Amino acid sequence: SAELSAAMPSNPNKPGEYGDAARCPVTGASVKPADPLAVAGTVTERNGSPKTGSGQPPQGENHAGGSLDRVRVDSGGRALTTNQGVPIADNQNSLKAGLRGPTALEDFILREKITHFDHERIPERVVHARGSAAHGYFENYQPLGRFTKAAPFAEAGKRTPVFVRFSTVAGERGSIDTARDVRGFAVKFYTDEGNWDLVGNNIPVFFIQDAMKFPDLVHAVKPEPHFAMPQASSAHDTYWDFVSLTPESTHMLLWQMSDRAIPRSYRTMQGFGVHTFRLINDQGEAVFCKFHWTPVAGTHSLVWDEAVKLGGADPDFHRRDLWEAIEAGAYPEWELGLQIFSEAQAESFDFDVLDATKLVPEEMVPVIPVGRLVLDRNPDNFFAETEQVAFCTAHIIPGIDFTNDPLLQGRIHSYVDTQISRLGGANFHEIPINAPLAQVHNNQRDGMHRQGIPRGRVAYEPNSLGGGCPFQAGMRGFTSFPEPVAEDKVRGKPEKFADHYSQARLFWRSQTAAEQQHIVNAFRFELTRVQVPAIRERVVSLLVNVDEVLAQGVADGLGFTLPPAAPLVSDCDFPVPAPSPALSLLSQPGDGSIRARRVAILVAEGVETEDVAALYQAILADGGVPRLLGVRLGQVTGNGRTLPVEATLEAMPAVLFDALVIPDGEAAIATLAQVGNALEFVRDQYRHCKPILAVGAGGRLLDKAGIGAALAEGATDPALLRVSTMKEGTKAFIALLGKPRDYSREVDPP
Ligand code: HDE
Repeated sequence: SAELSAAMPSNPNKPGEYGDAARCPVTGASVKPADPLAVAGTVTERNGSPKTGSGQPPQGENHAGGSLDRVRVDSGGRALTTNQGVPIADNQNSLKAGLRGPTALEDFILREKITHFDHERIPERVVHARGSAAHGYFENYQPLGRFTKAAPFAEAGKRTPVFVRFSTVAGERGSIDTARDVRGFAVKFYTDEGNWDLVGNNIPVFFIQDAMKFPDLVHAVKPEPHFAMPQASSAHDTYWDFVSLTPESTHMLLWQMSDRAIPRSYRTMQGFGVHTFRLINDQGEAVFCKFHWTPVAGTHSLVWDEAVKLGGADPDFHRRDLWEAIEAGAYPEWELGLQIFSEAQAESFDFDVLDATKLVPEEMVPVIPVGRLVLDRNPDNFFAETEQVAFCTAHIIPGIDFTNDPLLQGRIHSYVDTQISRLGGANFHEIPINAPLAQVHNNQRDGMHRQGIPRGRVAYEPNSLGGGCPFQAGMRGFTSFPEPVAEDKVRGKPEKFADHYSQARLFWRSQTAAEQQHIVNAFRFELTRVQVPAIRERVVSLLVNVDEVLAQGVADGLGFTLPPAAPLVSDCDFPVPAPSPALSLLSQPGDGSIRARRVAILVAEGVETEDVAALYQAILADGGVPRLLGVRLGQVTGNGRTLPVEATLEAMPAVLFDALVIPDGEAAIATLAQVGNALEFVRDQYRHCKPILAVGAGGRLLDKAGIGAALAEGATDPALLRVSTMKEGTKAFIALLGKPRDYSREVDPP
C-alpha cells in the first residue's frame, strides 16, 4: 500500500495538510497568523498593546483586504478559550449547584457555547444554495487594451486571483450534486481596480427574458409550497406548468433537457456569462462581448441512469471530485474566450443581443481565447469561504459595463440586495472572502458587524477638514458608457424577443443523434412525472414549433398523439441559422489527458498481481486515479505480491468510476462471478458507455454479466477491450480513458 500510495500526487500548495506530510502531522505545532501591523510597519504604542489604538494606522492599507492569511486560525498546540480569549478549564461539564443540582445561570462558558451554536445557521441562497468553490487565478494571454481597459486584461501573463463557486440551482444546501439542473459558474476576480464578479451558468441562454419573471420561475421550479416536494428536481407539475405557458423558455428547455444538465464534473463543463456585456477601452470606445469558459479537460457529461444512481452512491459527487482533483494537484483549468462584436454588427443579427434566451452562434462571431483560469487551492473552511462568498453582478470594474438586457438589469439589483439578508447586513463586503484586494476608501459608515475603524471626524465629501480625502478618481475611476437614451417609458419587449423557436431549432439541429435521443428521453422522464395531462400536451405543443421529430419522439414516449403547435406570438418569419457544431458537447473532446479520471480495478484472491501493479502505476503516472476494488476490505495475493483492497464493490459502486479493468486470474474471476455486486458493476459500466478492459480470464466476467453475448451478435465495440495480456491492452485502454464516451453501445432503457 505504501509503495502504491507513495506515487500519488499531492497539492504542493498545502504540503503540511495533505499528501504525504499529512500522514504524519507534527504534533503540537501551531501556525501563527501573520501580524497585519508588522506588514505595514511598526506601530508605537504607549503600553505596548496594539489594541489601544494610540499609534498611527497603517497608511494606505485596506483594513479589510489583503491575503486571507490575516484571518486564518490554526489551533494546533493551543488551549481552548472562550470567545473572549479566556482559557477554559473544563469543556465536559456545566456549572451546577451540587453534582445532582440545577445548572447555574452564571455559567457564562456554557451559555456562550450554546448561544453561539443556536445561531450557527444563516439563510441559504434563494437559488444556487448547493455549491462548491475553490481558489485560483486567471492568467491573461495578451494585452487587450484595444478593447478594454479592465485590469485583468492589461498585460501578457498577468495573474489575477479568483475565487470560483459552482452550484446547482433548484436544490437546497444539502441536496444531491447530480440533479438534472443548470449549474452556476460564478467567478470573483480580485483585480487591482476592485472586485469583478462574472456570475454565469454552464448554459449560454436563460429561461426568461425579463427580470420581472424570475420569482415566478423560481417559485415554479422549487419544491411545491404545500408539501415541499420534490427536492432538487424540475420533474413536477408546477415547473412544467409555468414553462409550458412561457414559450420564451423553449430554447433553454432544450439545453436543460440535454446532457449539459448532468455534467460529469464541474471540471468538465463550460461556463457562460449569458448576457451581452460591454467592453470599454481607455479611449471610451465600446464593443459588445459574450464570455465563454471552456474546460481544458473537455466537456463530459453523465448519462441519466448514472446520475440517478449517483444521487444515492455519493450525493457529494461533484463536490468531492473538485476537492480531490485539487488536492491531487490535477488543477482544473478553463480557457476564457470572448465573442467581440460591434453595435452595428449586433443590429444586423436576426435576433436581439439584449435577449438572454438567444446566443450568438460561433459561426457568426468567433470565440477568441484570451486567458486561462486555474483552480489550485481548496478553501480552508466551507462556511467562511464558500458559504459566505457574495457574488453580485453589480460588481464590475473600469473597462467593463452592462448592457440593457432586461434580465441583467434586474440582476444588478438582486444580488446585492439578497446578500443583505443572507449575510446579515450591509457590511458583507468586509467578510474576508468578499473583501477586495484593492483599497476601500469612502464615507459609508456603521451598520451591523462593521469591521473597519475609520479614523477622524470627516465622513462626507466634499470636505476641507480631511484635506478633501477620499477624493473622486475622475477619469481614473469607473465611468458608465454614455449610451444615448431617448425613449418613452413603457412596459414591453422589442419585436425580436418574440422569436421563441428559431434558436431552439438551431440547438436541436446542432446535436448528434445520441444527444438528440438523450433530450427526448429527458423530456419523457420529466413529463412522465408530471401528473396533469394538459401540461404534458402543452409542452409538446411548444416542441412542435421546434422540430417535429423531437415533438413526435416525446409524444410517443408519453403515449399520446402529436398535439397541434402552440400559437406563435408573432407573424414575423424568423430565419433559423445553419447548424452550429460548437453547440454539441462532443465538439469539445478535451486534451485527451486522463488527469483525475477514476478507474476501478476489480481484484480477488488469485488475481494477477504483477499485472495489476503495473497498470496501477501506469494510470497514476498519467495523473489518473486507480482504485483496487474487492468484495471485502483487506488484502489479496496472487502471483508475486500482496495488494491492498482499497474499497469495496458495495461501498463504491460502478457509477463512481470512469472506467473498469477486469484483470486476469482464474481463481479471482471464479470468485467475482459469484458476487452479485460484481456483475452489477460490470453491467453498469457497460450500459453507461464507459471503457472496459478485460484481460484473459477477466473476459469471462463479461460473459457472466451478459455482455459477451451482446457482442457475439456481431456488434463491434471500440470501448470494450478484450485482450489476452495486460500489456497488450494497457496503452489502448489509457487512450480510451482520455476520450469522451462513445454512446454507440447505448440502449434505452439501459
Ligand atoms: Fe442568479 N441569483 N438571478 N442568475 N445566480 C442568485 O444571488 C437572480 C440568473 C447565478 O455561487 C442569487 O447570492 C435574478 C442568470 C449564479 O453564490 C439571487 C435573476 C444567471 C448564482 C439571484 C437571475 C444566474 C446566482 C441567490 C434574473 C446566469 C450563484 C443567492 C433577473 C447568467 C452565485 C445570491 C453563487 C444566485 C437572482 C438570473 C446565475 C437571488 C433576479 C441569468 C451562478 O440574487
